[in-house]
Amino acid sequence: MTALILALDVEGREEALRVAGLCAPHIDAIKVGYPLVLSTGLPFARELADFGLPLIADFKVADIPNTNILIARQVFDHGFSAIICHGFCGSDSVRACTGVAHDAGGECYVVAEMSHPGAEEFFHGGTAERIAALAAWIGADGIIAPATRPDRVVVLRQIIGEKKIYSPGVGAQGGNAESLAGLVDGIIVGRQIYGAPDPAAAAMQFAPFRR
Ligand code: NUP
Repeated sequence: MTALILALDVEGREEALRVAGLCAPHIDAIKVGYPLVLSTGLPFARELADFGLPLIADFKVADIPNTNILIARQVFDHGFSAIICHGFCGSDSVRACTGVAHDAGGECYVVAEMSHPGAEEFFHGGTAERIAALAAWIGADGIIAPATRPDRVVVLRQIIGEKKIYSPGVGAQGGNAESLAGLVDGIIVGRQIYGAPDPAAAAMQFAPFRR
């Protein structure tokens, strides 16, 4: 099964609750990032948790190990079930996030390659492959890999084996879910769902991939 993860990048409590409420029956997890947390505060995660879905904190944590630990503790203390960190800070920084996640019974995902065009400037040339290998070696739960470049997802899949791949970039960034079928464990979709006139209907369009 491929999970449908809603990127809830709306601003403000009311809009977030509206969209999450409409979409909850049709999605498998909610990903929360800076736009929502900076506009509502981290404790808002407790309200979102009432929808009964896993909450993924997409803070792309990228700091020294000690600071990563402090950030990750905040995340899991507020009811999140997974955290996303960057891999380019090195194994100790990734291990810090992974350790806190696992101590809390949660998961840690490492950004191996980003989905936007500029990502090619630094992630290509072997970096994404090295980060994916690092994530597997550290014992992270999976990687983030670009739906905008399914060919790259194939390459990264070979490196991480059975670990999970969550893939953003479907819809607004030009990626399509069809090209990822059977390749990833979850697709991350934001604007195509929360920006639609009927977010529930937009989420339901991905139903064939969740089977
Ligand atoms: O490489 C990445 N690309 C990406 O779009 C890593 C991410 N975490 N994201 C996030 O996925 C991005 O910050 C946003 O929350 C979501 C994609 O949203 P949308 O392009 O579907 O609106």
